[in-house]
Amino acid sequence: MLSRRRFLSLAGAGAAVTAAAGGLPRLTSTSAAAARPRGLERIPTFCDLCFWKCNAIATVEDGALWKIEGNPEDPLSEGRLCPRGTGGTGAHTDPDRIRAPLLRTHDRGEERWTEVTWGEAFAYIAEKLAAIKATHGPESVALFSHGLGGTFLKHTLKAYGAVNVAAPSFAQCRGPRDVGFELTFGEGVGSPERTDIRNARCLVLIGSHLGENMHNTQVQEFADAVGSGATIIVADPRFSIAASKAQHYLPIRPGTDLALILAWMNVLVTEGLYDKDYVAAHGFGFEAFAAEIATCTPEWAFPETGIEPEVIRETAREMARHRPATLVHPGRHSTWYGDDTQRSRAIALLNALLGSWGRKGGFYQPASMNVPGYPYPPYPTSTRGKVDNPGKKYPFASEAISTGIREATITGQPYPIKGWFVYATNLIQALPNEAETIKAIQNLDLLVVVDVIGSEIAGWADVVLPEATYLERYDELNVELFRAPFVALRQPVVAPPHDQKPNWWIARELAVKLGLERYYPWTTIEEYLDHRLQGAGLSLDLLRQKGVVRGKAPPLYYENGLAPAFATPSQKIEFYSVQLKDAGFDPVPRFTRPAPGPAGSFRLLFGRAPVHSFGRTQSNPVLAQAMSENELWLNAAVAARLGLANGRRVRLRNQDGVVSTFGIAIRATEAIRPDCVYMVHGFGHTSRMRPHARGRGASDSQLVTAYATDPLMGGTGMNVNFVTLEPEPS
Ligand SMILES: Nc1nc2c(c(=O)[nH]1)N[C@H]1C(S)=C(S)[C@@H](COP(=O)(O)OP(=O)(O)OC[C@H]3O[C@@H](n4cnc5c(=O)[nH]c(N)nc54)[C@H](O)[C@@H]3O)O[C@H]1N2
Ligand SMILES: Nc1nc2c(c(=O)[nH]1)N[C@H]1C(S)=C(S)[C@@H](COP(=O)(O)OP(=O)(O)OC[C@H]3O[C@@H](n4cnc5c(=O)[nH]c(N)nc54)[C@H](O)[C@@H]3O)O[C@H]1N2
Ligand code: SF4
Ligand SMILES: [Mo]
Repeated sequence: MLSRRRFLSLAGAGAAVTAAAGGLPRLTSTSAAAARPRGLERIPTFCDLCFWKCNAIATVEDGALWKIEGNPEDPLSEGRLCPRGTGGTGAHTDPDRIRAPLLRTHDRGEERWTEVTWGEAFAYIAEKLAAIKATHGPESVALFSHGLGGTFLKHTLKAYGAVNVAAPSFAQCRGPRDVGFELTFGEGVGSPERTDIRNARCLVLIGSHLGENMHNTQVQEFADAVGSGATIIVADPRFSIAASKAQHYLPIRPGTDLALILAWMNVLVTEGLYDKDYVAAHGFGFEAFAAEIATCTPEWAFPETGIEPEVIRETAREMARHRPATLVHPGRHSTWYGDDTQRSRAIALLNALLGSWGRKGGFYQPASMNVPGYPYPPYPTSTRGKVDNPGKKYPFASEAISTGIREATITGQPYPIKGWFVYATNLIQALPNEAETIKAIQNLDLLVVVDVIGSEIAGWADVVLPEATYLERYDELNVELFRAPFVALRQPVVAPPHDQKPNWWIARELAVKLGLERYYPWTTIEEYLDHRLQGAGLSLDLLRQKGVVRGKAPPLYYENGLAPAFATPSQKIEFYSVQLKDAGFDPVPRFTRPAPGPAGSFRLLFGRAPVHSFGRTQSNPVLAQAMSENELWLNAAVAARLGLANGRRVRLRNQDGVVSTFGIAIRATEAIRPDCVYMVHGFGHTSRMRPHARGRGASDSQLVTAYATDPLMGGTGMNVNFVTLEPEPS
């Protein structure tokens, strides 16, 4: 059986990181050393290198951070961190950290600053906020915030009267998937996803590149499934790490997955292989659905997808053989082509045919612990509504649309947006079409960015507020929906090296400056945390010792006594969706062929590397050592035809004439189709505030100027850009 450790090392640089972290010189933090008693300490906390939030234990020797490991009590990591979590020590010592509050001295985007005190920064912000409120109303200040750390800033701004709050995790990430599943089962799959990968006997991955996408629990469970002989089926235009574990690898033409899924469902229905009892008990509109997909045969799908009819039949039969323990993974980053909610709905329906929702080896029912919130006064109310989705243009959007707020900031409709607070999201890289983001910024009276390092968005700010990293602060509690309910504490392990402050302090001080102190009945974060924990029969002292406390898990599956319930209009699984039909959309998903690119161009695809998180880790000294720049995957035969050898540097020019600022090295490989190229997202930083990451590889974000908006929920499909390659002089 493949051990988990070996699996992680299969991800390439993972092994190097583990070794590097163990053998690194001790990381020192002078103020931390002074503050803490001498000797060896093991302090539990939880990771923030990504949103999985694994529970960890940091070892500190004589006040200096030494290493970070998994907390064995943690249901998410089972005591093993991913390479990024292990390399989290480098977040503390990142040389590109912002050291003090910065106030802009020249034009926006010039990245020229004067260091100010926190008091001066708050005074500047408070004055601007008062002016915006007086002229435009408090709704004209928006907050972009990604992750748990934004909790308190959200509270302060809502107390001020802000209503427009969004994260890129909806319209640039998992939104279409969540909406597709909500339309079908009445519920989304959540984060961490409720996927029972560990018990799956057949796992189907449609682009979900587990092993490069390092969401810890999923990768470990994937290794378990592989080790126990589950059938793995992977559809991806690129031979991913996951594909290398598969019995069936389908090198699908990009953008045609919906055709493949419809054909799989056609085989299950026409051959009578689907779970008839399950569909009869829980399904709504099956007959109409079956009629709709009757023409979607494998022969019909073949010219669209490039996947042979016999391969489609064989893989569909394999899925049926293992049902209900066949899990068709819902994906996560699902904003691909603009038809994404319908593709996600098709994935949901395929799972429904296999009877996997609510069943072992499919989708379990997660639970969370009951930890009551803090009793705050009510927020002011507004009658103006939100700006991101005027007139419910995107009728099925279930969260705020970040790009909708950007749009309103450009047009001033339905009302002007004049202030942006940006917490832990690099909007220049995260939102498609950088030029539109910059255009919106030009309309602002105030842009405040809270970040730990000099991100591209910080470069456009009026005020930059430097946050203490996750290793240097308390944070909101993590009370997650998961297979094992738990509550977890983040607590400081070392002190911040300069004048950085934690989010709760920033948010509270700002509230005080705005005259909103009544919204902060607590004065210290310890008081806040203990109050919440006492409400759950726990205490801060206990959590400080243990880091994580687990609750009792209720039944996970129907077969264990979980009662099936579907919060859809029909109270059933909606094979046919009347609400979609009533809103003018296809009640059963239909395939449309993706538009081709200009002749001679390649579709630009992008994804993750096991040792980096988005654009936030490129200057982390531990992780940069494992991977210092990205490469451009190019089909080997095409590379030979173009005379581009491995390692040759090229600039990328997209369909709109945008050329990447920096070059990227060619990786000529059989492991990708000839019609596309692939690169890891997050490299090619342009900000001068990121000297240790600037110019390392190229940025996919720069080239994502086109995007296809999902008409159901406003997601921005970003796999619709095409590039040609311009060799740099060698
Ligand atoms: N072109 C392109 N666009 C994409 C994607 C892609 O692959 N390609 N992926 C999409 C997806 S799936 C997602 S989820 C989004 C992610 O988009 P973002 O959430 O914007 O992700 P990051 O680029 O990591 O930006 C996070 C920012 O938070 C900062 N940060 C890190 N830790 C802290 C902290 O403790 N406190 C504070 N205050 N700041 C911190 C980092 O320095 C960084 O500037 O992007 C989406 N956009
Ligand atoms: N190491 C690491 N892990 C991460 C993150 C990170 O930054 N670093 N970010 C996390 C986040 S927020 C997210 S959302 C996830 C994102 O990770 P996932 O949800 O797994 O995937 P995507 O980024 O959408 O997809 C990238 C994969 O899809 C393939 N692909 C591209 N186009 C198509 C297509 O048309 N059809 C098919 N079938 N495949 C296609 C690409 O070749 C690539 O293998 O990763 C998470 N995990
Ligand atoms: S998956 Fe990795 S980076 Fe994400 S929280 Fe867990 S250990 Fe940290
Ligand atoms: Mo994401």
